[in-house]
Amino acid sequence: MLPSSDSPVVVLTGAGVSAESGVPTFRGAEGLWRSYRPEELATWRAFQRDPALVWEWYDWRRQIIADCRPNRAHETLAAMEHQLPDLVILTQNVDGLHQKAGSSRVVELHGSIWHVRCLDCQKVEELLQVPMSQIPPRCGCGGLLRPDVVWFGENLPVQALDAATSAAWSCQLMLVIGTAAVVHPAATLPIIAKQAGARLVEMNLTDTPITPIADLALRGPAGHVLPRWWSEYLAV
Ligand code: BJW
Ligand code: ZN
Repeated sequence: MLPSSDSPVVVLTGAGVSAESGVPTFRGAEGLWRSYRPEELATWRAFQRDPALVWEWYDWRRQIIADCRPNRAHETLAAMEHQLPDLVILTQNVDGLHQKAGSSRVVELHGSIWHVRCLDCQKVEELLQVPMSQIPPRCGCGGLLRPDVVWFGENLPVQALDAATSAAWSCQLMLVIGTAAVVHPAATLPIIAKQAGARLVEMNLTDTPITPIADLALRGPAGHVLPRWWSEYLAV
């Protein structure tokens, strides 16, 4: 569901929020990009060159994610909705774990690994089967299916980006959790929020390009830092 554009508290999440669930992050020592070159797998050009190779990678990641459960960070964000009914989550993650935890207003900026899009009829469908029975998978119309995710050089879904940009402009507080904040336009959202007068709270293991403009930078795993921050927030 897409949110109204005046949510006072907005949360931007990245791969780090799912790390404690066992979903591999992209960058960093254990990140996916250490073992795979993004330009060989996460681009339209790579898919055109070798759709089966790209699908093998996504099928492998889908199998990992299918076994992952939401962690305390996802659960805390879902619970926060009871006190903050307008809370909106802008996620760069494609794993669906926020929704699995019970969050209802989630904007998926980079699509979903559980959705596929037909290159011929353009239909978007859910495909939950793991491992997939056919690689590369085909649509009922015979067309080649692609993962409905956003690769480098591709535009973000217009509605999602519009909703995220409006939320960033109008929020009073933005939590930035578990993102390296290097991939744009998602990484621009905290900058917009700050320029519009919002307070920024960053939760991450390390500093990021957002740290210098954050009002508060909390260091540690999101599954620990976020519940602690939330109980202190409720206490004041
Ligand atoms: C923890 C933790 C724990 C770990 N607790 N924390 C402006 C400037 C420069 C470049 C550009 C720009 N505007 C656009 C671009 C180009 C490009 C881009 O940004 N490039 C930069 C990398 C240089 N952007 C695009 O191409 C975007 N499209 C676009 O802009 O379209 C317009 C356009 C068209 C044509 C030409 C130019 C522009 C699309 C970006 C799509 C990104 N896609 C991916 C793959 C999605 C599908 C898939 O999953 O396979 O999205 S790439 C990958 O990075 C994925 C992620 O969502 C995204 C962000 O990663 P994230 O979430 O930050 O994860 P990590 O792993 O990097 O970081 C994890 C963080 O967590 C770390 O900080 C850890 O410390 C922390 N952490 N454990 C708390 N337990
Ligand atoms: Zn089709």
